[in-house]
Amino acid sequence: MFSRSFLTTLLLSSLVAARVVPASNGSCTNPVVRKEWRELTDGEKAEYIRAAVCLRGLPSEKYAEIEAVTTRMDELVWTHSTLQPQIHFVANFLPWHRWYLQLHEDLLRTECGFKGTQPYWDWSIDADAQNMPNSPIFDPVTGFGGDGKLTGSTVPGFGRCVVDGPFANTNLTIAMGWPDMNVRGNRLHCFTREFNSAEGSDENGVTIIGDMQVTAYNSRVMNTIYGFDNFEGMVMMLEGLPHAQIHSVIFGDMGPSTSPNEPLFFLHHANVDRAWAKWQGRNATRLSDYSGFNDAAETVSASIDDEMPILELGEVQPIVKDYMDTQAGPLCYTYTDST
Ligand SMILES: *[C@@H]1O[C@H](CO)[C@@H](O)[C@H](O)[C@H]1NC(C)=O
Ligand SMILES: *[C@@H]1O[C@H](CO)[C@@H](O)[C@H](O)[C@H]1NC(C)=O
Ligand SMILES: *[C@@H]1O[C@H](CO)[C@@H](O)[C@H](O)[C@H]1NC(C)=O
Ligand SMILES: [Cu+2]
Repeated sequence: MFSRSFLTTLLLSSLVAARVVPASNGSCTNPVVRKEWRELTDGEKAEYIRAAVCLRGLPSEKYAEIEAVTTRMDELVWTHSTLQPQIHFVANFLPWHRWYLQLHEDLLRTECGFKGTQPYWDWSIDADAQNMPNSPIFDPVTGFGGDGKLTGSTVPGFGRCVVDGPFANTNLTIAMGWPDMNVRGNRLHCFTREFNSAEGSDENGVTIIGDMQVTAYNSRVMNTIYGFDNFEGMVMMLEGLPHAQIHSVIFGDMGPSTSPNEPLFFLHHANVDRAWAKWQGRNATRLSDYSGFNDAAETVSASIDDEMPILELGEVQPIVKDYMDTQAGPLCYTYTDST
């Protein structure tokens, strides 16, 4: 899409404006603790939401040539969406998203004065309770608002919107592609969700919410994932089952490759990252267990020394091996273990 020299020029010019600093300089003696959403005080929840709203409103500094990128958040969304086939269902899925989460958390701190730590959403708690649509994560006051509602609007992209919570009725520009999910563009639409159990619609055309497929992400599934003895088997199930189903049952902006538009993306991926960290157990064997392929066609074998693609989003090209341990290199955090 872009020539290498073009990208290099952009990377060099963005070095001057470098503002994102790594959370750690390599000596992680006092890791910050990422907590489950329910473990936060209401004050801590409000502080995270404040910062997440803030990041959506800041003007972009990168991707000047891309018309659809107008905010700091758009830069994250654009990068994830453009790289989609290079970072999903390939070996780097977990380390890439670990890097991305850290970058987002650093942005919340440096750009929006965030004082807390990235929370995670342990959806297996809601799955075990068989009460996913009523998860406290969707609370209109202390959470992220709930399902989208039909608005009666006939304007494309405005027919179904999230109408409660801190992100209600906000407009997004990088499209999730209504009416075509697979075509990305610079399309104005309201922030939306469309809870579903992948069972289609009833006779009135209303989406069937059902149980939201809780058997795909309950603690039973997670225990099966923790039972794998190798990275490839573990990640295949983690990405393919609970990770993918959470995107799919919330749907709307959470569905397509522009899913970082959905603020829950970061809490969802923090939980996916927690599952990997938990599986690793800071066990020396598992901290270096990395294998698979860099392409969907499985022609290029992955190596722990691989650089990960980031387009213009960062100043330093991250290397997989620096993202294996959450308490070493550029990282310095740990997770509470809610389940
Ligand atoms: C890393 O950071 C710690 C804590 O701020 C500091 O004490 C230490 O000197 C730093 N080390 C290097 C190599 O910069
Ligand atoms: C979102 O866009 C719609 C359609 O252009 C507009 O009517 C509405 O005022 C916008 N809302 C916000 C919060 O900017
Ligand atoms: C790490 O875990 C593996 C798999 O359970 C085990 O075989 C190995 O002995 C462990 N290594 C260390 C250093 O604890
Ligand atoms: Cu992703």
